[in-house]
Amino acid sequence: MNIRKIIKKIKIKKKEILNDYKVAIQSRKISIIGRKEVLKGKAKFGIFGDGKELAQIAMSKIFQKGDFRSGYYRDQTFMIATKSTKIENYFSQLYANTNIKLEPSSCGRMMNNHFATRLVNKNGKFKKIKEIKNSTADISPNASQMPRLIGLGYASKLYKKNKIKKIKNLSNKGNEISLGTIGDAATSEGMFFESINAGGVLQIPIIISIWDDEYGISVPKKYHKTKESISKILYGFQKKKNEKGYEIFDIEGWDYISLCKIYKKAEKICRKKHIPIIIHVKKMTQPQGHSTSGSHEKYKSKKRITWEKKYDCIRKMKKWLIKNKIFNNKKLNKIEEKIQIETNKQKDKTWNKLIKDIKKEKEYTKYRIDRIY
Ligand SMILES: Cc1ncc(C[n+]2csc(CCOP(=O)(O)OP(=O)(O)O)c2C)c(N)n1
Repeated sequence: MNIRKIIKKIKIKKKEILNDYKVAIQSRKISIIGRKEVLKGKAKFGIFGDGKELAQIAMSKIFQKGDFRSGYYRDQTFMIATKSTKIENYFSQLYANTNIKLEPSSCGRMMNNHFATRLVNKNGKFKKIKEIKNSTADISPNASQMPRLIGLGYASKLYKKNKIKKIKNLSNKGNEISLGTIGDAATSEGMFFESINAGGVLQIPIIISIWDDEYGISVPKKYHKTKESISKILYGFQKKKNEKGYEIFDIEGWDYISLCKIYKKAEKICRKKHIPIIIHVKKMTQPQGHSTSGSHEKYKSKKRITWEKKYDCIRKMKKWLIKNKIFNNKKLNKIEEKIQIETNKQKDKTWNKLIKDIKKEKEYTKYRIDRIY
């Protein structure tokens, strides 16, 4: 089918495609700038979402008010795309700013890219959860987000089944879904397998996305995954005609249009029928390596690094846009330049504000000490 027909069929407008490209570029820029900030000594540690941008943009399109995310530290693109975090929040967390307004995820207490949205107001009372796009608080142990995802999905199921009327603000009558994300290596953890089994038994509205970049830090799949493919080994959980189970999809992380199609399809099945979904997003990349604590050049072959450059999802999207005459090279380069300048400005503004506040606090502390002694 002609590409324009496909775009029309899945109801994505040109404007939306351009916005998606901008979000992808924006997210990539903060990953690159973020790593530099850490290596300059302005932040203690950095872990970023580069290489995972397009799948998260596709996933963001199905996220509705009342839905939940239970994910991990690679999800910055999703958080930006759903307007759950701003660039100033992102840098404030990187710099460990303790100001709750600037760093609402954890007030500077968690590692960077550990996201959360606030479920309670200033008085400790629940907000109208069903009117917010929610994200539970990310924590660092690999796969620990999975049992929580099961809890979220099961809660929606109970709301739907029991028609709970007394508690009004926490659920959209059980019609919300929960989106789980996990790295491929973390799917080798016990908590992942127990959760997958529970989700299949309970038949709950969850969509689990597995971001697969072939490595768990420096460890390639052949050392931790049977058959080197999580979707292959999970096919026993595939739903059959008269059997409960999961719908399982696998897809390449650079294939923008197919990703959009699959996420829309997954949402339809999951939200309406309460069938759990697994989406194995393969062939992802990690352009800057696992974190600021290492250099991937030390453990990836030259061949792999060359492959990663060629299959970089943003590069592939740009090529696709040009090839199909959706946007031209000049326009896309201009967008990139503009975002680069804006992001640097935002980063400097966030840093300068932090330093100004620290200086103020220092002066005030000195003043108090001087008065005592
Ligand atoms: C339970 C647990 N074991 C080990 C670690 C250390 N660790 C942090 S990230 C990571 C690799 C994760 O790889 P993957 O799940 O593929 O996600 P990616 O970082 O590649 O997105 C490991 C082993 C941890 N955080 N938690």
